[in-house]
Amino acid sequence: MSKIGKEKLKEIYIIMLRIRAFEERAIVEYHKGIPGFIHSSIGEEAIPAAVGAFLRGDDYLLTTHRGHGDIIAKGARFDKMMAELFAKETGYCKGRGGSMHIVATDRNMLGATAIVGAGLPIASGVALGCKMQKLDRVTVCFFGDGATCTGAFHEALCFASVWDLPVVFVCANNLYSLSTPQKVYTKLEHISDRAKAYGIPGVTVDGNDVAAVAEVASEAIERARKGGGPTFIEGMTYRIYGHHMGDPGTSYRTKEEVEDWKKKDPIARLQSRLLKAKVITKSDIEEIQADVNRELDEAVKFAAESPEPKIEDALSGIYYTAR
Ligand SMILES: Cc1ncc(C[n+]2csc(CCOP(=O)(O)OP(=O)(O)O)c2C)c(N)n1
Ligand SMILES: [Mg+2]
Repeated sequence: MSKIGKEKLKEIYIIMLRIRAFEERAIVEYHKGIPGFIHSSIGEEAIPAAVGAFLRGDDYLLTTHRGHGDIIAKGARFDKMMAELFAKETGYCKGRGGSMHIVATDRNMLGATAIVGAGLPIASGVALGCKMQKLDRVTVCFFGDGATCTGAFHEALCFASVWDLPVVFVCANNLYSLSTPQKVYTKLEHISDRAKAYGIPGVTVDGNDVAAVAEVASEAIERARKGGGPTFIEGMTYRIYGHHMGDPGTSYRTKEEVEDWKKKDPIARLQSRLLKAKVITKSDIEEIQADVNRELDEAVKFAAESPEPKIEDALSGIYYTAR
């Protein structure tokens, strides 16, 4: 059915369902009053799922304020993620980070940052560290289209290129940097052309087509692992909700545009493909969804019942003293 193979596509499908279910639940909890913001990636799940499915546990990952999906695709635990969203002591960052700043070191997920573009030079640095230590680990950095306008983006690509670093830069191009559409901040049609300026292979794919993303991602990851250097992948996608849950997203885009993109939903697309090819049945889907929902119920219960950080510990973990 594609170069990727049925079993891999099914694996990716399950990751997408996990991401969607987590975010839908996080939105429900947000409306009930958990602290902080939620930047939903609903509609963009094919990119992290198709990349994450080809990563090893010891590969590294960096992401952004819209990073729940990327973190889940790297195998992070729902309970510790949810507890972090609830600002609880049992969260990945002991409740100090919240939705936008999750660090899941148990999965070599080195951090989400809300400073646009800031993950990129860290990714090149991590990849340099792996190369110097002769580790065959790949670093993946997820970021948005707007991040490609930052100086940090250009520095990161420059170093990754000249040192042939084992890093894959993955841009989820959802057509907007907050409320600014792509055509306002760049004259390029394909943001992947920016990579060419650094001699890095740049490719633009339909980011809502799992198989298309998986093909380029698997090749890029393998190339990086074998010492072939970095790749830039631009996946064209769309965030169905506003920039964050407090943004209705209606002042800078039309209802028709949103409705058009809903029709290109990556989960529905892959699901009908898998059903048609008899890789999965309707009852398999119900079973997977029931399992995911059970895990989420437990994660929410864990988060709700976990203790809040103590006031006297407020500064712990903030400063590091080198010995
Ligand atoms: C350095 C920096 N500049 C501006 C902001 C404010 N800001 C937060 S998210 C965002 C848009 C980012 O757009 P993009 O990189 O396309 O990611 P998306 O939100 O679309 O996933 C901006 C401008 C910021 N957080 N950091
Ligand atoms: Mg964007």
